[in-house]
Amino acid sequence: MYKSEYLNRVLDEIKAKHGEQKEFISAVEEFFDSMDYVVDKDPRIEKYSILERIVEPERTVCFIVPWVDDNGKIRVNTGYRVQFNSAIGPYKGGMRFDKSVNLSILKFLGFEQTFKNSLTGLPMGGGKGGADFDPRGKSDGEVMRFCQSLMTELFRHIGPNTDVPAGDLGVGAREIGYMFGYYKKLRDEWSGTFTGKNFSYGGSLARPEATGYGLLYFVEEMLKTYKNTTIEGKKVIISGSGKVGGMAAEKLNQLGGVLVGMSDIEGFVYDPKGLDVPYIVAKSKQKGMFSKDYAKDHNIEWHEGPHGMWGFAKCEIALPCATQGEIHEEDAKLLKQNGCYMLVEGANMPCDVEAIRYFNENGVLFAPGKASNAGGVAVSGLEMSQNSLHLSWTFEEVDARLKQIMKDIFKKCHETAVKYGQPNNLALGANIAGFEKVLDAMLAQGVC
Ligand code: 2IT
Repeated sequence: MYKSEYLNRVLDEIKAKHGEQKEFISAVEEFFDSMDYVVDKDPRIEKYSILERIVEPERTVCFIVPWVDDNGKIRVNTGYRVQFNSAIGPYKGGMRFDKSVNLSILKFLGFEQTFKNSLTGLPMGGGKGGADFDPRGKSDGEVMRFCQSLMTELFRHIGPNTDVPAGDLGVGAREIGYMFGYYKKLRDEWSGTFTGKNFSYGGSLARPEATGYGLLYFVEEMLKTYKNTTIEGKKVIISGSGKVGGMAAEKLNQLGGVLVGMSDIEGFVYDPKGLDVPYIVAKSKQKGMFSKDYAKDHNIEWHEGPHGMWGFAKCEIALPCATQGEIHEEDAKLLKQNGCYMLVEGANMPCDVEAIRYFNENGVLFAPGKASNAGGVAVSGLEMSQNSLHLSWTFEEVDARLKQIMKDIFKKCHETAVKYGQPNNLALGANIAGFEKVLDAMLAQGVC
């Protein structure tokens, strides 16, 4: 129950319409917690039905993706693009290929993306897409045929000024390459319609590193502001050995932090003296699991199942970088018991609402992914700029811009949290600061 009647009414309406979309509903509920601080102060929000309009995607496309596997068998998947909000720029957000993909998950991600992209300060609206296709164990040929089939429908809905997809779980440079190639062929046009491209055809340097590096820049800002210290010597655990976790580990190591625990989808390793980061980064780049081999090669214990790490590892800072729904209230309590005083999300919504409430009520500093993992999409925005300028910036130039963007995002979230009398509540700061720009743009453009 919210204080505001308006919020209760809008939530009831969404539940009546889309009650089965659990992930989406929970993202809206979390966002409305913050809106409860603003709707009464700004009557325009209700008068112009802003929240009713912001929770409904502007367009959703859903389509069949038939393809032929290496054995000649015809396979069928479902593809989606959820074009959530274009008030501040073309729809922008990743494509996710994973067995779990459904409309609820993509709507939750697209909704979050709208505010994340707003926080970057770059002109990007929010969108997300993907398919219930699992690229793991598929040959290059199968992945290519799948991507091409998907693109025969998706190409009509995207474009450099309409909707610019990128990668997410299960979609890396290989998949982007196949999708981009087919888009170019179908449209007979080279344009920056995808980001996360290889450098050889318009990709940005530092895009592969951006989410993980940006996460650490954000952590540095939090430590400086709240604790007057730096990451040097701090004990950190990371979940997920994909693009985000791997690059977060690399930047952590460069900045002198100590990685004491890390998980992949099979299990985790823990060493209070510090793990061998170059070993882990090399394995993460090969897209393989690392934890079992790591334990064998370094003669330490391997723990089966990634989830046990939250209750086991002693750490000061936790960086969940795997996927949504990894951390629940019980995990939050164990983390706190084990000495963790800061949790910064590298993935999108790895913590559920109860865990976030627990952190906020028990003095664990918490940063939501829509602020702390925005470095990825921020550099995607820089890739779009480079493409339209027909220029390529150096790694150092992109990295410097990324660092500044992460500092600015932290500042916006922190200042907003302070303004609303809750200086430690970065979730509140991120939701309100992200929302304000979208609100302004929607009001200026009328009912459309
Ligand atoms: O969740 C995310 O921000 C991403 N997957 C990156 C999106 C993008 O457009 O680079």
